[in-house]
Amino acid sequence: MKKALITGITGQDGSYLAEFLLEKGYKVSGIVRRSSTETCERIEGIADQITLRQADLLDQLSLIEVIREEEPDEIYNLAAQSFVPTSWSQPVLTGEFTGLGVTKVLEGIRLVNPKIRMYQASSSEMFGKVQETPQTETTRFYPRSPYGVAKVYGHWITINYRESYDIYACSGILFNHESPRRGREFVTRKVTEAVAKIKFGLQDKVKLGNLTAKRDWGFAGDYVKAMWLMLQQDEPDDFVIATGKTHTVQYLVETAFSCVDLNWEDHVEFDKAFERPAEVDLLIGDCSKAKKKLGWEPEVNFEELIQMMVEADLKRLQKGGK
Ligand code: NAP
Ligand code: F7E
Repeated sequence: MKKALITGITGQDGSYLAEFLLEKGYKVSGIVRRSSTETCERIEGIADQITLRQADLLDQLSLIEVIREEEPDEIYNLAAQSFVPTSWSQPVLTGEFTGLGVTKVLEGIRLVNPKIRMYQASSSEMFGKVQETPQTETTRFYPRSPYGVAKVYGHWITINYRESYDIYACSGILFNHESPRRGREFVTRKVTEAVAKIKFGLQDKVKLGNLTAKRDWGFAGDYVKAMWLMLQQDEPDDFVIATGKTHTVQYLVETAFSCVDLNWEDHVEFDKAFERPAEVDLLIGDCSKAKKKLGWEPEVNFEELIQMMVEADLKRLQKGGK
């Protein structure tokens, strides 16, 4: 039985990945940081099938200890401060665990067992002010936020450990991926939750920032399969994971409101507070390398994704959920 250790198991991707690996027959353990309240809502359904270990990406020894005791074959490093606006208000913290945290995981592998395979959650935010369209594995990085800068560091330190110590470490350059489990502050979920509340008469308006930004949005459930595939190859490598289609935030809003037959213009207000000091205007990924070498392709398209999210938020509200 293969063993996997996931950092960030309580997050959106961590929960889908844990379910996916359990289905593949893995023994799954996950790192959670100490908190005064429960943060395990997304993994409630699999709580009795996984092992949770307390550690923190900011604490080297806690990571080494968990790696030593769990003896994983594969580590998926998904933990990060992942919300871009927070990276301007907490740039040092973001650098410390979205960036330096990666080195701590790699050091843990180097010291405990360099045969452990490692997946690093790199991001399309590294392309920022894009230097080429569509973006591929060879497109030059130009990050536009402290988060993007920290991810570039994490990306290169992963490659550096691969080249320095022969560790099987891969970076997945994942474009935006969403799901009903997406954090509520990210724009897709903010909109789908607002649509459900407006439909039920619980709110009337939703305030948004820049509607012209374009993103390549896919489904998180599809993207975690690519993470696993990257660790099953003969040689470690880095891959862009994307749908190859891009849409504006406005199109996202139109699509979500049309799911419940409402006109978005009656309910959306512009609020400067949601604009960013520096914006990423356009992201669109070319995942041909992943298609060719991993046999990976996205299965859920954008409209299906938004419909799935709106329906899940409607259902949650109907049941009186949070
Ligand atoms: P998410 O929902 O924000 O989850 C982040 C996870 O990291 C949570 O489990 C969080 O734990 C954990 N974490 C944060 N700080 C930690 C620390 N100091 N020590 C240990 N754990 C810590 O993010 P996601 O959307 O699943 O994304 C997963 C990864 O992929 C992240 O690295 C993200 O930057 C990257 N990524 C995401 C996307 C996307 O579109 N979703 C695209 C490209 C890359 P708590 O529950 O305790 O907060
Ligand atoms: O913003 C615009 C905003 O916060 C998308 C993270 O998972 O993907 C994510 O980062 C766009 C931006 O995601 C609002 O200006 C307008 O252009 O959903 P988001 P993100 O910044 O693209 C990458 C790949 C990651 O790696 C990150 O971890 O939507 N926008 N109005 C808004 N965004 C938010 N959040 N809220 C608004 O009201």
